[in-house]
Amino acid sequence: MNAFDETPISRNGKSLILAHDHGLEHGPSAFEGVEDRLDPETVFEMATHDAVTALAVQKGLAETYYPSYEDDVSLLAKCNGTSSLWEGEPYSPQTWSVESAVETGADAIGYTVYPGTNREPEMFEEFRAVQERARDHDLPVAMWSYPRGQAIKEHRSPEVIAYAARIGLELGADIAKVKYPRSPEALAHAVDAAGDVRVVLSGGSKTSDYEFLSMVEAAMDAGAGGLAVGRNVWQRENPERILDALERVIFEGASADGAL
Ligand code: FBP
Repeated sequence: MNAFDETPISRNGKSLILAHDHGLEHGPSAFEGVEDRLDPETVFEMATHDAVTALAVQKGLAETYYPSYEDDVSLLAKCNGTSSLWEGEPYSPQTWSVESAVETGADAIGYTVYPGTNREPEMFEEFRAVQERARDHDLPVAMWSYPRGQAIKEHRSPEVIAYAARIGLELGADIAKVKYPRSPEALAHAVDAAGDVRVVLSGGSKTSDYEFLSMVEAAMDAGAGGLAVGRNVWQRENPERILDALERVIFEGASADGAL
C-alpha cells in the first residue's frame, strides 16, 4: 500500500488516468481527425466511464468544465505544462498553484519533471514545493517523469526508464508516470526501482486496439499500476469500446485477446 492506493484516483491500487493536457502540450494538431474533441466537454464525458479513476487536465479546462462533473469524475490537477511552440531547453513551468487546484476540487496533483535537462535543478526545486503543498492537503502526487536533455541518447532505454521511476520515489511522488521502455522485463526493472511508488505508463501516439492492449497487458503483468493515457483513448473514434477493454485488462486481469 502507498498513499495513492487509498485515494479516489485508484481502485485496488490500480488506476486508469485519462490525460487530456494535449491542447497545451501538443496544440490543436493533436485533434486532427477527431475535431469534435476540441470541445473539452466530450472528454469530460468520457471520463465518467467506470474504468476511469481520474481525469488529468490543466487549470483552464478544470475551472470551466469540472464544476459540472465533480460528482462523477476525480480530478488530477496537472499543475505545470509547456507548449510545443517552445524550442529551448526542455522545461515545464508551474501553471497552477496547489491552493487553487484544491479550490477547484482536485483529488490529486500532477507535475512533470524533465530529469537530465539543464533546467533539472529548477524543476526539482519546483516539484519539492508542489509536493510539500500537496502533502499539506493530503493529496497524492503523480510525477510525469520524462528524462530529456542532451546527455540522454535513448529516452526509453531500460536504464533511463528505471532511473525515471526511481526519481519518483526519491522526490516523494506517489505515482511515477513513465514511457513504456519497450519490453516487460525493462518495465519490471523500473517497477522494482520505484519501490512503493506506483508506476503508470503513458500511452503514446495512437496505435491499433490490439497493439495498444497488448502493451497494457504486458505492462500489468510486469507490475505496472495502470495507465495515464491520452491519445490512445480520446483520439479514437469509439473511446467507450477501448475503455471497456482497458477496464478488463487493468482491473480484471484479462488478456488483450480476451478483452477484445
Ligand atoms: P499520451 O498517452 O497521449 O502519450 O499522453 C501522455 C502525456 O504524458 C500527456 O499527459 C502529455 O500531454 C503528453 O504525453 C506529453 O508527451 P510528450 O512530452 O512526449 O510530447
